[in-house]
Amino acid sequence: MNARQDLPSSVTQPRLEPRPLDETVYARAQLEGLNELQARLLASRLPGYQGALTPLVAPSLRYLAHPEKLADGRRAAERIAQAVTEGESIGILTDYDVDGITSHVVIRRTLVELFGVPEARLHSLIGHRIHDGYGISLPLVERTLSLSPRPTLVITADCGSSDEPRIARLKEAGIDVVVSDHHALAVEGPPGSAYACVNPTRSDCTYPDKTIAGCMVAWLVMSLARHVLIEWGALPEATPKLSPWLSYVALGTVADCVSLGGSPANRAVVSQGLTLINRMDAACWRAMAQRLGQDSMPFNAETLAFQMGPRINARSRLDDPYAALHFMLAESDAIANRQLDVLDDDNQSRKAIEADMAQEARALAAVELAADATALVVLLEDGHPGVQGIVASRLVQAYGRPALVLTRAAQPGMLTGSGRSIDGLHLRDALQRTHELAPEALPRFGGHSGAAGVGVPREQLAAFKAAFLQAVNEQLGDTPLYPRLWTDGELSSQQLTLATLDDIDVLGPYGREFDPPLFEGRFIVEALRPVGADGSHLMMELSHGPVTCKAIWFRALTPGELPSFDVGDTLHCAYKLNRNRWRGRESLQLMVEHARLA
Ligand SMILES: [Mn+2]
Repeated sequence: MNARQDLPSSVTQPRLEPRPLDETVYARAQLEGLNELQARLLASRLPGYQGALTPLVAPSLRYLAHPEKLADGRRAAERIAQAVTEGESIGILTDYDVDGITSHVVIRRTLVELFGVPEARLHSLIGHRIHDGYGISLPLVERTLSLSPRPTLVITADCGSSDEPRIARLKEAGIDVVVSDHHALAVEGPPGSAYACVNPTRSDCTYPDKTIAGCMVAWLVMSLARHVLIEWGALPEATPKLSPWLSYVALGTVADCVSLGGSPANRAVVSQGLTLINRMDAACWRAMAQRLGQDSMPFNAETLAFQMGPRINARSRLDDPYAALHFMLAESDAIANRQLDVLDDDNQSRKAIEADMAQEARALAAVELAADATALVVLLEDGHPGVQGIVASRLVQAYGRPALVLTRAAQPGMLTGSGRSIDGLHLRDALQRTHELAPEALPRFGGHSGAAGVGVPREQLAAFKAAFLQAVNEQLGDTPLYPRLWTDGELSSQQLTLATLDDIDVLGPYGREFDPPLFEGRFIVEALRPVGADGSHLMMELSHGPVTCKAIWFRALTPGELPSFDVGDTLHCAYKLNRNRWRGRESLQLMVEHARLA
């Protein structure tokens, strides 16, 4: 109900709209024994899905395709195996985000614990977000060349696909580079100087699942390397598999926002990974569970997305990313707790910076919205480059339009930015088109359909904006743009039970492109009380026919604001079902996401 600036409510108030349903999937799901609600949830999350439903509904590792299907997979694995048997020094080069860090852990633990490579022969190379930038950056190349002993092999994960010039420099210096990545390739194709480039998005790659995360590509390549070493007789047949590391892959997959929809691979690794995480074998999971409290158990995909992910990312956003790596690799609870303190502190600072930047961004966006711009491009002069992406997501959420948030880059005269998109707009394609329209205004960009990064010369900002808006308009046509909440329709009063929540949970994990169910309905307010330190949350009792439920609405009010409704009023709510645990008893709670007077 928060009034934002002076924009009309049609621009700022989300519309509740039921998700469109795929009738074929709906019918098939019921034929396969799912109940009406479950069939509805599937049919609205898998539009046009033609594959078998079982691998999605009952995710299992047996549906994973063999890593040999990855183009260059065999070549990459054999080069890694050779480096292991010949005692080479190896560099592990990854990005600083959760996907990069979890990839790093997978590669490192496999080399050390399964392949017996001494730590002294490994170099961890993680770029600094602000000083070094993404991928195989020039500073990272220089650091690699100055190492002693200098590695003869560099394995990348989650990056490298568009770093040909830097890969060529390493190659000239006698260093082979095995790229493992999942980011879209440059139009010229895989980097020619790489010894191997494993990337499921390669046009010649037959791996069936193109949407796996960087950590999963790394896991598959390292699994194949194990296989090769056994084939060569360099490792015993009984060498353990990499399955325990799927815990890290689950975290990287969820945090990287890859699709959990029609991807049997992603659903299988997240589901299996969560089972492993909930055994709490590694100190990092135990420390996190302790910090979040008893109610956080067992961890689900949302715990990874909203608790683990942001803490690991926060460190790299603001400072150097090695604390996150040390946290993930911590061998004792004491070390894990100490590293988690560091991550938590950074996460608190990140939240504060983010709140300031989001406020400024909304004010700037209001100007563009008043002019009905189809995409929001805002420059935050004093903004922190590490938080651009989060702020861009907030704008997308608030206004239902693609958004790019720019700040000053380290390089004088340059701006750097992150963008987030809406359902109907492929952001990287739009940037590719922008580049064609105004090459000088966009010398550097990369990303996926939903998220991307840009480098823009400051003096070209106006030209960039014009070209980007044209590119977005070309793609969107006259699609109406407004903030929207997709809902799964209504539940009857009889369905407001924990049993319904069980039916929903069976279909998990939920995440990107497989959203947690959100329902809508009319409720009468029976009781109402602001809670929280600044009184911005609302604790309510809501009735629906004969049923009364407890409900909580987080951030319902801006601090100091009074609710615009009272006991006895009818609200139209968008809500999730939640399991509330108190003194060992479970009860149903509604988590209200949005409400207005009916
Ligand atoms: Mn990634």
